[in-house]
This record gives sequence, structure tokens and C-alpha cells, in this order.
Amino acid sequence: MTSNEVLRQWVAEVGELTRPDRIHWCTGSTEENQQLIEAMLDSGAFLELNKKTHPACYLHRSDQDDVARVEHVTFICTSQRDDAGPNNHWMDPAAAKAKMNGLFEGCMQGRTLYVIPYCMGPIDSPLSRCGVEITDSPYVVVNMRMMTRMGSAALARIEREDGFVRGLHSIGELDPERRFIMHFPADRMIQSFGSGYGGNALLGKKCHALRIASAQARTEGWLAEHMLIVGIENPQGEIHYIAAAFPSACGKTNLAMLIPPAEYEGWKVWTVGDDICWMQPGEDGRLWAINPEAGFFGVAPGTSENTNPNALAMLNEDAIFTNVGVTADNQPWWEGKDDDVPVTDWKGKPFNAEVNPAAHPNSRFTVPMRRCPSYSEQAEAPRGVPISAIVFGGRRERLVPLLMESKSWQHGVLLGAAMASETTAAATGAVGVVRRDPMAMKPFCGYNFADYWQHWLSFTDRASQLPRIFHVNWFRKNDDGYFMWPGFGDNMRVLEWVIKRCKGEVDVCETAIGQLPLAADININGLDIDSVTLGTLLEVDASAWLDETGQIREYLGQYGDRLPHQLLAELDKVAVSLQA
Ligand code: OXD
Ligand code: MN
Repeated sequence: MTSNEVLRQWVAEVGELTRPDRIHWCTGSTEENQQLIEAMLDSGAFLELNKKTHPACYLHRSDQDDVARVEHVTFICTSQRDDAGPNNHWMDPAAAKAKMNGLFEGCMQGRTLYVIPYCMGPIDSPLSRCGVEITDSPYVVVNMRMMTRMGSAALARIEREDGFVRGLHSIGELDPERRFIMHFPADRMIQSFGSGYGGNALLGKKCHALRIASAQARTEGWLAEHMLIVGIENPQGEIHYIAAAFPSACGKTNLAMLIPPAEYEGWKVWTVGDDICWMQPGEDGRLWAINPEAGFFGVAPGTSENTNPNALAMLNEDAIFTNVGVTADNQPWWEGKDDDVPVTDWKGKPFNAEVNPAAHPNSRFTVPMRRCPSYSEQAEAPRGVPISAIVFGGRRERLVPLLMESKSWQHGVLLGAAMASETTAAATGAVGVVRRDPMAMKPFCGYNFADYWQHWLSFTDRASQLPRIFHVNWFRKNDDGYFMWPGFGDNMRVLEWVIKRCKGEVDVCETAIGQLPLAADININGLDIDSVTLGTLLEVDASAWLDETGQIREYLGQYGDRLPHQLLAELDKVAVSLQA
């Protein structure tokens, strides 16, 4: 058990409410993990994959109605509705607790209640924060073991410090009508019922490391962001760390572990994180970042030898696959993987392309970060890594150029706040609809976006050497509907320009919307791209942008008086300059 009285009492209370058959305190040991896996193999929750090609790899098929995050039933429960903001669904905390108590009542009868102490971030980092998840799902336990520093070491830290995030989860009956993901930032508490899917059930990830942590970060003077962290090493051995925010399923994992094109001999890419970044000003005035996670929970479809060879290599062993297809020799398979032919789809039915894809579009892999060939040992550094540049990016077929730099930190905050992207399968709902997704945090900010932008703006007073801010768009299409930029490893060419700007090595073309690269400064050697295409990728269509600024103004208008004046002033400057 534990010497932490608060934790002991909370577990006892939850036990009384949910009435499990037994309570298990997770240590995170190999033996414990093995026992859970064996139990899941017995129950059918796990299927063993080809032992030769994929040792210690398992397939999990989720309930067919439980395959993605559910934003419409995800709530931020603050006493004042306005503190959650128009960006969140809100429920009164007392009403939410009453509703959840009703659902949790007796829900673990016949099940085991697992207590999972975990640490988000390196176990000995002052930037890390701890939590405890209570769950009745062994799938959650084995995933949390990969995704966080889980077990005895985390419990020891919890016993040393004051306060931890409390997360209560039950799969319930997996009934979509009885599914709620509740956040109580004031109590540092999460309650999730009715789903076993990643972002809804692995509470360390979106619920803690983004929604609760963003609110906590605001009061403590740091930032919790939906960003990858990547280190780019040049042939001279100099490493620049970049943090980049993209909406879900827009290629963060690919960018975090890209392999540079042949032209970049001597360059190396180091992966620190692929989804979440916690940043804090250091004594030197720079922002220092940790990845609070210890594993990847990545989107499987589209991952291939061409798009992300590092990911493919790390998925050969010790990985969990959720909702992918399988081949005749029992290997995991998803659309875009290779020329193999799947025989069974993600529902466990014979594969028929006319009926179902082999893998669900939001099928996932879970794997420890250390398995990634480009894994950076700096991901364990207690002080984190210093961030040179922040990159924002969305999925936009039109309008938005391949690359630009903000004119200032304040203008960079506007670039982030105005981000928009076409929706993907990572959440339930329509796919391909353009929606505003500020800082890629629309589904994840645990408080009012207006206050969040104010918090971002406040960093000019908190840190003297802030990173430069950039905006990219890999997804621009031509009139025939083809992507104009090759993306994937070739995104290195864009990152090279970003680093050159950080080092003051290249000039810019000043435009109304931002500072764009001179075409000659983007390395396109070895690329099948002509100067007209590159010109289009870097063009600014003033009248279309005026229209866009109108839409941004309308979007920001929802935040009323709470919206920071500075943000509107930045938007005004852009609009005036476009009119000129
Ligand atoms: C994720 C997501 O799982 O953003 O990372 O949906
Ligand atoms: Mn994500």
C-alpha cells in the first residue's frame, strides 16, 4: 500500500463506491506486466501476434463503438462557466460529481481495481508531476506502463511530495450513451467512465498532461502543450531543439523521428517526444522542455518504410496494436504499410476492402520511447532541453504558405491562436472539416482560451530568450488535388530554414501575414519540385488572407471582453497591412 494518507483514503473511498472483487497496487514490475498480459490472452482482450517477426507484440480489438476520443462528452468542470470558456464543454462540478458517482456506483463488481501511481516526466525532474489512476482495465495498466513512468518509483515520489492528480476510470459497460470524461481542475481530478480508448482511458495523457496540466501550468508559470519535441543535430554536432504543435493525426510522430533526405549527410534527428511538451523558463531565460510521456501512442495507418522508417523499426517488438488488421502469418497490418495482404480486419472479420478498411483509420500502436532508433537520451534529462523554435502547423489544402516566421512573440501567439486545420479520425465526428484549433489545443486546453492566450503573452515578462515562432503547412494541394510539398523526411528542409533563422543566417521577405523565406533559401536539391510550385507554396494571396483575417476576427470575437487586447491589436496590424 502506501504511507500517503490522502492516497490511502481515496483508494478506500473509491473501493467502497465501485465495489471491486479485489484491489491491486501496481508496482510496474516485469512479472506484474507478464501476468496481466497472460490474463488478457486468456480473456481474449489480447491476441498474440507473430512471435518471430513481432516478439512480445499484441493486438487488442476495442469495442467497435469505442475507437476515438469523444469531445462531445468531454467536460471541464469549473465553478464559473466562463473559466472553462467557449472552447470547452462545461458542467457544474457538483452536478458532474453527482452524475459520475451514479455511474461509478458498484461498477467494478466482479473486476479488479488497479491503482496505478505514475510520474509524467523523468522521475527525478523538477518539471515532472505525478498522478494516480484507478482503473478496472488491465489494458489501461499495460498501456500506462509504456506511456508513463509507472509503479514503485512513482509511488515513492508521490510519498515524498505534496499533491498528485487523482484519476478515476472505469470502462463501465462501454455504452456510448453512458460515457463521460470529466475534468475538475480546481481539485486536480479526472473522472472517466464508459470508454477504454487511449485518450479517454489512459488518463496520464490528454486528461492529465494537457487538460489538468494546462490549468496547473497557468497558475505555476509554465506551459503544457500539444507539441512534439525534436532535436536537430548539424554536421558540426550542434543540436537545436524544436517544439511543434499540430492537431491530432497531422504527422507529429513522423516529424519527431524523421530521417533527413540524402542531401543532409552528417545531420541527425533526435526524438524527445511526439505529442506533449511541458515548458518552463530556465535561469538562463530560455524555455526548457520535457516530454512528460515515456511512450508513443501513435496513429498506425500511413506508417511505412517511406513515411516513417524509424516508427516501423520500433514496432517490431514490445508493442501493443489497437484496431489494426492482420495478415495470414499473423503480422499487424494497416493501410499504407506495405504490399502484404491482410486477411482479417480490425473487427476480426475476413478482410473485404469494399466493406471495411483493414485497420480503423484511428488504429494505434503503443510502444516505449526507448525502442525508437532516434530516441534521445536527453528525454531523460531532469532539466529538459532548451527550445530554440516553436512551430505551429495545421492541415490546410489552400491559402496557408509552406512556411513563415512570426514578426514577434506576440504575433507568434496570434499565429498559434488563429491556427485552423481539417479534422481527422482521431476524434469522433466529421473528418475533413476546417475548424479553428488554436495551438492544436482545441480539445485539450483545460481553461478559457482567452486566458490561455493571455498566459502565452505573459511569457515576454517571464523569459528573456524566448524561442522564435514559426508556422508551417505541409498539406497544401494543387488544383488537381495533389499535395504540393513531399512532406515526411523532406520536412527537414523546412526545419533547416527554421534553424538558420534561429542562428541569424538567412534573410526574410516581410509580408503582411509574417516573415516568409526567400525561395532561394529553401534547399530543394534532389527534390522533384519546380520554382513555380515553390513560388506558389510561398505566395501570399492578400484578398484571400483578408477574408481569413475576417474569419479569425469572428472566431476570436466569441471570447468577448476576456480576449487579450494585444491579440486583437496584432490582428489589426495584419489586416491594415493586407489592405495596404
Ligand atoms: C492523440 C490525439 O492520441 O491527439 O495524441 O488524439
Ligand atoms: Mn495528440
